[in-house]
Amino acid sequence: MESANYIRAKTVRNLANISECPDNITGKAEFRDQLVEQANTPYRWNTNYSHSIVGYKGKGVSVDESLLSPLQKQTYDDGWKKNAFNQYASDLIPVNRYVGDHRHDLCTKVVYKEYLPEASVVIIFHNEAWSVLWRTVYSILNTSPSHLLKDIFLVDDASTQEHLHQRLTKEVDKFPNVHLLRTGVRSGLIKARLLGFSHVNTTVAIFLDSHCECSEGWLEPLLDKIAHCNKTVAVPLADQISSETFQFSPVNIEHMQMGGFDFDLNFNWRPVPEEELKRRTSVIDSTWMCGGSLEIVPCSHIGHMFRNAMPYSWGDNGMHILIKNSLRLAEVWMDDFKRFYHDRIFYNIKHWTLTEDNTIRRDEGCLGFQGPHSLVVMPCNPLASKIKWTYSQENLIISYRDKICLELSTDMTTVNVKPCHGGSQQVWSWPRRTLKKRS
Ligand SMILES: [Mn+2]
Repeated sequence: MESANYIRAKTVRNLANISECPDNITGKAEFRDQLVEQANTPYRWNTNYSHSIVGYKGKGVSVDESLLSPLQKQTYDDGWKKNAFNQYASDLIPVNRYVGDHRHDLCTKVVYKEYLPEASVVIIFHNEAWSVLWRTVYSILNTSPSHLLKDIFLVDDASTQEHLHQRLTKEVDKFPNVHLLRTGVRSGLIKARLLGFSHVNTTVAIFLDSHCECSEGWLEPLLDKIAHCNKTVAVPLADQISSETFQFSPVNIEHMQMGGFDFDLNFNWRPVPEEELKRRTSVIDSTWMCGGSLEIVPCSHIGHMFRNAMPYSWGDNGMHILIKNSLRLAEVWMDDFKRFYHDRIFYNIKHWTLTEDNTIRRDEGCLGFQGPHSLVVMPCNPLASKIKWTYSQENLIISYRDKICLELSTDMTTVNVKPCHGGSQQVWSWPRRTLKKRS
């Protein structure tokens, strides 16, 4: 097991060391004439931006609660409650507003590859507000050259709100290249993304949240990055859309942030360390590596609405699902370092050690039997040391005696011994030779 981990860690590091990528990809040559013809004004899927001044160029809308009628106030409060953002303000802003061109001057001088690959966009949503969802879709249609964007797949992860049922189906039908998929049962973000991805038949797949707004010129720089190296995951700059006013605030490129995980394995944006800033010689030319080939592309601006609370319901098990996701992240990516995360979330955990002589002990206590199926902690005397434990390939902890396994009770409060069946309650995780058990 350890050697497998070692190989994987080594492979990851080797990939990160690749500075040049030989696998270029190109778009279709038949687009060439179209490109030359429309070099400066490529055809867009939908260029009917709203003429309304509300929200124009990314301006925010402030709602004065004191001026609302009782009925409006009710709508206002409901909007906040349902979404954890100001839906009332969002509904006042046209779904096809123009958010502006937020590219740095240097970006307009960049020459992209002649043939860029074609892309499709996958958007997952669960109970998203109508105006927010459609602003995401319109912003893509209004800013993407039609020869570079094929389809938009909206994937409904079992939304319960009425407007996302038949009304949405009908609306989507009006757009030839917007498609609606439904998971049927609540599947979670990744399964829903995979469902959307399975319908993508373009070279590039783009995953977006359902509360975004793409601004002018967002698509080409992402595709250009990928066209230069198909191992690249290209990430746009995440401009901020206010959850209160829906004001679009572009990231100041001089104060750009980088993505990272904190010790709770939550994703955060943080300032770029000074050393990294020094390393960069120019704003556009630097390649910003965030581990392997995940790159933030500074000429691509997509607004994302950040909010302070999450409105989604996960049922009673909400916190467990989040921890489960982070545990999986740790298991897949962190190799032996995962124990730092385990130590952090299971801070009330008791550490036991599987010793060289195959006893399980903690301080002066050893794990022994009290009857055939119940465990007891006994002083580590020669009698206790006769009870031998071992661990298997399948991460089971087996007693030599009778081949029975340590098993966590379903309410996760006690550990017993049961006949080995390899079920999840019998699977244990341990960094090196330390066993872990919930107290
Ligand atoms: Mn989001």
